[in-house]
Amino acid sequence: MPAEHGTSEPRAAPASADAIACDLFCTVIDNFGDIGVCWRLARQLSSEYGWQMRLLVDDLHTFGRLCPTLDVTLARQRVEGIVVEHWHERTHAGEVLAVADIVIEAFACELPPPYVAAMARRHRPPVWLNLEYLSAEDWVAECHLKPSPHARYPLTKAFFFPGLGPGTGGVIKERMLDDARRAFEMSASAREAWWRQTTGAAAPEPAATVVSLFSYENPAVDGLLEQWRDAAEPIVVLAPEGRVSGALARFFGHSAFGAGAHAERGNLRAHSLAFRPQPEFDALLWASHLNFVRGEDSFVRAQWARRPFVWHIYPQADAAHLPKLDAALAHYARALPPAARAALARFWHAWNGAGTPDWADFWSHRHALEARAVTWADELFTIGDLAANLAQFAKSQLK
Ligand code: TRH
Repeated sequence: MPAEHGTSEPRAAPASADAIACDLFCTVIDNFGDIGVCWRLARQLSSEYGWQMRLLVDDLHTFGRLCPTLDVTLARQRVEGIVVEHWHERTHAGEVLAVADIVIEAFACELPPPYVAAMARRHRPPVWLNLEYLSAEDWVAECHLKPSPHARYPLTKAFFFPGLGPGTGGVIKERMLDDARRAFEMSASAREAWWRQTTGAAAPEPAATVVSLFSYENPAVDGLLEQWRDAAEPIVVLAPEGRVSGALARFFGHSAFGAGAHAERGNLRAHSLAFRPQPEFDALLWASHLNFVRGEDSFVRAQWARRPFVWHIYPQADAAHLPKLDAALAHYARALPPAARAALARFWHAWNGAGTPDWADFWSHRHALEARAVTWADELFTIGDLAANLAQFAKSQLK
């Protein structure tokens, strides 16, 4: 189904005459999650579904960290088959006012009024979706795909809710993800090359526990670093350079702990890693025994990595994030033996400001946590993946 034009100007070259055209609008609130989710989804809808994607995003600099081939100076460019436009003003409806078959506004970003007006003028109104933030709470299933009629125009927007349980939109997972993970896990040479390239050092000794540390500033990190220093077994921390680097610098007595830095104290060895292009982020999770992740997208990737993980949830006003943390725990920890379940909850809570993390207590449940990480990933996939669920809904509306 080709895109219809609000003006006579052509849209970007169509992939094929009947390819579905989809416009995805994204505003970057902070950090990397907003564009991280949108870029991942755009790539998947383009590569796996053949949709003709246009991504309109207001912050090319943040985007460029995830996608270094992006030229941050261009108003419009094509990257990996996707048209990327710099959405530089709220009212700016794209370099070309062409309304797609499917319009996705990510995280309730407001569409440009001229674009909405053109949607209403379209011979056949587009399928309009608001892609919400991920939440594991129960109410999400009740609200998923609920329609909301526009106040002025004959248009209806549906709310698409990602989630971890049945009746929700699920979470993003590419078709090739498990194969890529297995290939990495099974190839000693690929892993060795990864360690050399990423840390400049050889892969650690088998007795070491490898921990990736991607988190916001966190008062709990100092105590945890001390516990790792004094741990019975070697601990290797892989910390992407960023908001936790200051704490590592303090702990090791350095003035900074930027990409490439490494240091040792007691049984703890830490490497600061350069920020990698998004497709390379998964390998960090696969190279680790335990992953500390944050936000939304890395939280999802940690689940598909099939390894234990600790979530630093994005903090919200009035502690609105805490019920979300517990809702995720309710899904993920449900099938754990009671002692492991309690230790996991204690550790996640402590990492999110309630209590002090106790590494020995938590990691004494390592085997149960590892087993659950595998069954959980299988369970999560029973609800399908977000792109498949979204495409199925959109197509049902286009008929
Ligand atoms: O960066 P985040 O904290 O992002 C967000 C935003 O703050 C957003 O406003 C908020 O609502 C949301 O969290 C919940 O965390 P997230 O979602 O995990 O995004 C990080 C992205 O960065 C993810 O796509 C992986 C990517 N990444 C790389 O591409 N390379 C890297 O080296 C690293 C460490 C991460």
